[in-house]
Amino acid sequence: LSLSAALRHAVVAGELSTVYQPLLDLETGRLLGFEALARWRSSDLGPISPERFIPVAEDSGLIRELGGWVLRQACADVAALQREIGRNLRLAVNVSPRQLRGTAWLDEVLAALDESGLEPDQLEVEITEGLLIDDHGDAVELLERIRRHGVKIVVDDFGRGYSSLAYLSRFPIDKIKIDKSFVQQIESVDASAAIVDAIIVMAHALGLTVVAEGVETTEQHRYLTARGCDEVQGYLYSHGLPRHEVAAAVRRLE
Ligand code: G
Ligand code: G
Ligand code: MN
Ligand code: NA
Repeated sequence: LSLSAALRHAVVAGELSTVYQPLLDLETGRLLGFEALARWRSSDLGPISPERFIPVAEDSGLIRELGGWVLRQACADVAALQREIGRNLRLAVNVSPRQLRGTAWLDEVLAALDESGLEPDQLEVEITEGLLIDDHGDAVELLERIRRHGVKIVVDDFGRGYSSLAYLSRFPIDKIKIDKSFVQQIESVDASAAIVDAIIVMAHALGLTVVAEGVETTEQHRYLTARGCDEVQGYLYSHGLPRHEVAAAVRRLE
């Protein structure tokens, strides 16, 4: 059984799920919301990591269905959670370039917001730098359109791939997420700490919010606080949590 055949089955058979990783305000420690992350437990193959199945989904085109499912599920879950805890939360979802071909995605996002009752400015769409650089004119236009509705655009894994910074001022972006490889080397590699500093200064100079992902130690937390990073995510605060564990985590982080 090929992985793509198993994945096609997974979407219809309900083998996919989502986990939610908390996103915190660094200065106040307050919970801002969650990033939704896809998970797959195959009936035939057991649990398969997203590092394996997301590329398969992207290559096969299944990412459109998978991404649409994650989006609707996550909007519904966060809307229900908000009612439970009595305040609004943000939701971040990851989007692959392939999902941004054509205009179906835009309508799906607006429908998911509408059905769940989440406001557009509560939704953050995480894309990678490559999308902005490799001739994806149509995708960029789609991002511009969704942004005009109030949805926020986040550049994920910032610094990992491309070193061209020119696009930051040209494209419709609200926030950048510093790649965890730099964050995790803050204590051990001087150059990584310097890169983190530079990204924070540059983001702020451009009027962008900056978030650090992959924060695992209190030293990294302290460093990022001293440098004025805005938001954090990482195992130091919480792993991605299944829906039924999220409310307890909200109370713990509050
Ligand atoms: O926790 P983590 O192992 O979930 O994620 C591994 C990779 O898979 C990351 O690059 C993450 O952005 C990606 N990923 C997780 N969920 C989704 C999803 O719903 N859609 C897309 N496009 N990527 C996802
Ligand atoms: O590419 P993206 O940033 O969407 O992927 C997030 C990935 O980072 C997921 O695989 C998620 O599980 C993982 N992750 C989140 N927090 C940490 C952390 O503190 N340490 C490590 N090593 N991985 C993390
Ligand atoms: Mn992400
Ligand atoms: Na990332």
